[in-house]
Amino acid sequence: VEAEIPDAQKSAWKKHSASGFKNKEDFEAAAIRHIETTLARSLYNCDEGAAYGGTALAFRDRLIIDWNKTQQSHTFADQKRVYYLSLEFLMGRALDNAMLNVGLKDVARVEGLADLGFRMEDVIGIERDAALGNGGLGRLAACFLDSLASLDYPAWGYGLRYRYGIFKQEIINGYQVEVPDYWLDFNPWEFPRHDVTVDIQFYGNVRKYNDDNGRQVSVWENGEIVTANAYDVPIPGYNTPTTNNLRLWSSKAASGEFDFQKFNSGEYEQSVHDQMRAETISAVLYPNDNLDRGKELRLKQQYFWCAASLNDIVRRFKKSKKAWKEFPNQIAIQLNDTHPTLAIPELQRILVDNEGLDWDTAWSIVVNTFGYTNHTVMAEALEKWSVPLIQHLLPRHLEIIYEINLHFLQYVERTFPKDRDMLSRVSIVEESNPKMIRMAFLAIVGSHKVNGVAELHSDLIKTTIFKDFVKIYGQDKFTNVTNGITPRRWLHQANPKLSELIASKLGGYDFLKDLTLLHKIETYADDKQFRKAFQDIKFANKTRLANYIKETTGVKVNPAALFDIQVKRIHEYKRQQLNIFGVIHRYLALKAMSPEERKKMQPRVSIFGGKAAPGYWMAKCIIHLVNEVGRVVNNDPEIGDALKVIFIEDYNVSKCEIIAPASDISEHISTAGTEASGTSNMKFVLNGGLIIGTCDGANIEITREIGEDNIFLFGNLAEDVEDIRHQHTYEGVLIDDGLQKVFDAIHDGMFGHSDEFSALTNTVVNHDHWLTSADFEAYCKTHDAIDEAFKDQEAWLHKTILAVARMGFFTADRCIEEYAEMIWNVEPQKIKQNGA
Ligand code: BZD
Repeated sequence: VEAEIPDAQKSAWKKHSASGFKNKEDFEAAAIRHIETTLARSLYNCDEGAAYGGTALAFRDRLIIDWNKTQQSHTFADQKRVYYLSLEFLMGRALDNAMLNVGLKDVARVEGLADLGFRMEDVIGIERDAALGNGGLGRLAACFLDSLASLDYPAWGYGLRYRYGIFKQEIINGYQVEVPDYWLDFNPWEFPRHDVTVDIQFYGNVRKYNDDNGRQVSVWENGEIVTANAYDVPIPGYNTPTTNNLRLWSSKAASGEFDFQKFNSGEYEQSVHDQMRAETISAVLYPNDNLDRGKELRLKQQYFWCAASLNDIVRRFKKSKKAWKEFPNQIAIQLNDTHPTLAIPELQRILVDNEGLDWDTAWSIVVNTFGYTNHTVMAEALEKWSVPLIQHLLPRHLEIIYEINLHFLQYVERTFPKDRDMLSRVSIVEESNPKMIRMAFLAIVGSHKVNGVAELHSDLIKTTIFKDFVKIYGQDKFTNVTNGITPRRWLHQANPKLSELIASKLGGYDFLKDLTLLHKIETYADDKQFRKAFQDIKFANKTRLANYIKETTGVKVNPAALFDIQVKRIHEYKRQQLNIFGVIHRYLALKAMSPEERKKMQPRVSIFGGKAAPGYWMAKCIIHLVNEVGRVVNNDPEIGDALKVIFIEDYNVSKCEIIAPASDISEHISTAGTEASGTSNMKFVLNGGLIIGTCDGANIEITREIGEDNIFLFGNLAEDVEDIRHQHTYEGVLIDDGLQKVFDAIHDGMFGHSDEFSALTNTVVNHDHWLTSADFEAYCKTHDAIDEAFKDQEAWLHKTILAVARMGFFTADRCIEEYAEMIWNVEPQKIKQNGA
C-alpha cells in the first residue's frame, strides 16, 4: 500500500504530520490555540470552562494521533480483534484519565495550567460525567475498555450514543426527583464520523422465492429505514501508545427521509415528526437496572445497535477478502448480558440471506464468534420479548430464531429421547400467551462460551437457571471470569496519595499494570511509620469527603468518626433497607443511653448514595426513609457526633472517586445468591477500607484473598435462602425483636408520617423475600463488632493494609487476560511507534 503513494505526498505528510505535545511549552501552545480558535475566547474571557475546553482539546489531539497509529497498525497486522457489545458504557470523566494514561498530568498541572492561572482540580471538576449506564454492568464495560487498551489488545467497544444518559438525581423534601442529563452540549471526546453510516430496517415483510439453483431465498423488504451514524471515542491505554476505539451509534432519519413533499404541501408537522421518531431510538438510556420491562423502543434500540455494529464488523472483514470460514478466526464478539443477543440472528441473517452461505456453515461461524456474559440469576431481570412484538418489528429475525430453535430442539431430542419435559424447559420459545423469546437461552445456544462474573454466580447459573444447558452442552461451555476493576482509575486517579505511598515502597508504579505486585506491601503492615502514613492519607480522604458533604448537604460530619458507606443503585436485593433499619436501631439504642454511656460509643457517619429506577416505588421509599432519618438524627442535639446520616445526591462515577477512598467500612449486604459479583466492594478494599458483607458474589473471593480476619461477614448462606423463603410462605415471617422496635418507631411517626413507609415494613412482615428480618440480628451484632475493632486503630490499620496488599487478583487486567485466553483466543499487539 505504501508503495502506491507518491513521494511528494509522503514527504508533505512527514513534514507536517501532527505530533502530540510532550512538554509544558507544547501543552500551553496547544491549549491556548484551542481556547482562541476552537472556542473563540481570549485572555480576557478565559474562564474555568474555557480552560477545561482548551486542556481537553489539547489532550484529545494527543489521543487522536495515537488512535490513528493504533488503528493503522491493527489494520496492517490483520490479527484477530475483539468487539465488546454493551448497551452501557459508564465512562465517567475522561480528562483526568487521559492525562494519567498518557503520563502528562504533571506537565499539564504543575506547569501548564498553573501558568494559565487555574488549579487542576477545578478544571477537572468542570467536566460532566459520560453517564451512559446504570450501574455495575456499564461500569464493568468501561473498566474492560481501559484494560483492553492498557494491555495492547486490538479491541473495539460498540454502544449507543444516548442523547440523555442516566438521569440526574435531585433530592427534594427527601424524595428523589429525576432531571434529564443532557450531556452532549460540549463533548470534546467524541469524533463524529459523518461518512460512517448504516441504514437499519424495521418492520416490513419477508418475501420468498427460489433462485436458479432451486434454493429458497428470503428477502426482508418494505421496511422503515433509520440511519445509524458513528461517533468514535478514543480509549487510551495506560503507559502505552495503544488507543482503542469506542464506537457509539446515533440514530437519525434516513437521508432523503425528510419528506419535502409533505413539507411543501404544508404537512410540516408530519415531516418533522418522522425525523424526530427516528432520533428517538438513541435518545434515552433506559434507567432500569436488573429489571426487564419489555418496551418496544428498547427492542428497537437493541436491534438498531446490533445491526449497525455487525454491519460495520462485516464490512471491515469483507475488505480483507478472506474466506467466510476465517470470520471467527478474525473476530470475537462478546455480548455484555443478553441486551445484544439479536446480534446472533442478525449475523445468521447476513450470512444466509445476504451472503448466500448454507445454514449450517453460517451457524457454525456464528457460534464460534460469540461469547455471552450473564450478570444475574434473578427472574425479573432475565430478558424475554413477546413473539408478536418481534414478528412486527423484525419479521425475518423471528423466522430465523424459530429455525435456530428447531435445529436446537432436534438436537436435544436426539440426545435426550426420554426426557420430553426437557424440550419445553429449554425451548427458546416459551409457550405462554403471548409466546415469548427467552433471550438468555438464545444467547447460550448461539455462543461457544457462557460465563458468570464471580465463582458463586457462575456455579449458580450452572445449577439453577441454565442447569439443563449444562446437561446438553457439557460443563466446558460454561466458565467463570470473576469481575475486576481498573487500578488506574480506582487507585491512581481516585487516590493519588495512596498510589504514591505504595509506589514509594515498591520503587515505582509498575503495580498499576501488574496489581499482584501489591503483595509486596504486606510486610509494611507491621511498619509503624507506614501505618501512620496510610492513616494520614485515609484521614485526608475522609476530610475531603466531609467537606463535600458540608458543601452539598450543609451537614457537618467529623472526619474522625467511623465512615460507614453504602453507595450503589437502590434495590431491594441490595438491601439498603437493612442498612437504614440498622441505623434506626442504633439511634434508638443511643437515645436510650445516658450521656456518659453515649460518649463511650464509637461515633459514626452512615453514608448512603444511589439512584432508584424512576418506576421503582419501593426503592424510592427507601431513599425517602434514609433522608427522613437523616433529618431527625442530624438535628437531634442529644446525639451530636455520635451518629450522622447522610444521603449523597446524584451518585455517579466521579462522586465514587471521592467516596471510595474515604470509607472505613463499606456495605455489600445483598441477600445471599442475588448479587452476581459486585465491583464496588473491590474499589473500597483497594482504597484501604474494610467490608461488611454477606457471603455473596465476589465478597466470597475477596474473603479468600484477603483473609477472613480482614472482613466482616454475616448472614444466611445462598444455599439456605430458598428454604427460609419457603418457611415464610408456610409458617409466616418471624420478626426479629430489635427490628420490631425499629418498626414501632417508624409506625409511631418518629420519621414523619408512617404511611409513607408502610410499604417498606409491610413487605418484611408479609413475605420478607429479601430476608431482612432473618439477617437483622446478625447484621447489628456485626456492626457492634466493627465498633469494637475500630477502637484499636493500630490493629485496624494492620487489617486494611493487609487487605490492600492482597487485592491484586481483582484487577480488570486479569479479567481481560482470562477472557482473551479462555473465550476470545486473541493476542495483544504492540503498536510500532511509526504506525506501520
Ligand atoms: O453487573 C450488575 C450485577 O448486579 C453486579 O453484581 C455485577 O457486579 C455487575 C457487573 O458484572 N448488573 C447490572 O448492573 N445490571 C444492569 O445494570 C442492568 C441494566 C439493564 C438491564 C438489566 C440489568
